[in-house]
Amino acid sequence: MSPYELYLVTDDNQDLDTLVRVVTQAVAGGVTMVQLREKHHDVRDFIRRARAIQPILKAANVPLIINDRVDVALAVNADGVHLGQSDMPVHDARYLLGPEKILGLSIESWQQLEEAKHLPINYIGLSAIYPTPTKTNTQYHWGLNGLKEALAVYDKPIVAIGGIRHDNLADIAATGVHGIALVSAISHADNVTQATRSLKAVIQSSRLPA
Ligand code: TZP
Ligand code: MG
Repeated sequence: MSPYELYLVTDDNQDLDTLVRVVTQAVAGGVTMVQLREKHHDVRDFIRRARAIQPILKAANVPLIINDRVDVALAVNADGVHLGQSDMPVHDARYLLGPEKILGLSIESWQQLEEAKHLPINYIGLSAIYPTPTKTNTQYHWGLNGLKEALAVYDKPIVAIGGIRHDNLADIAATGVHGIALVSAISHADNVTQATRSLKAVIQSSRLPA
């Protein structure tokens, strides 16, 4: 099983109590990795929120990945960082983080995918598979065929993100993609644990040989 299999990316609009509840319930439902994604909070809140969810993740052996900020990841000794194309350059992040931390990079074009082949990263996030109201400024939509082509040309793990929901999940999982990252399908579910379990079941059954 890939450690990226069911990858929760947190919703930055949720307050601290909601964040802790969602992470707790998502872990109970079987997420395999969690990225703390903060776009609205200052660095002090970012660190506070990371420390609030860290014990839950540690207890379950689920890696904590910090979005954008290498300094926050180092401050809390997170398991890794996920960078966008306009964040700190990957080589600098790798230098600061050392060889062991997980480093991921969002890829939004074929040219970026080509460049990523030579970067010291552990995985890429293929962004975005489909348009999504969660992030409205996505540059490119890979679709199912783009995802398949990317899998054919890129050697390291790929995490699919953007617009993936219960009803289109099976097709994505059937490509054999290493990981599936979700915000709203988990964070906005009425019953987060149940939703997570059921998403995981779809992923695992779609992977069975035909
Ligand atoms: N990066 C590309 S799309 C996206 C991010 C953070 C948001 C995905 O959210 P959802 O709700 O799973 O479509
Ligand atoms: Mg970013």
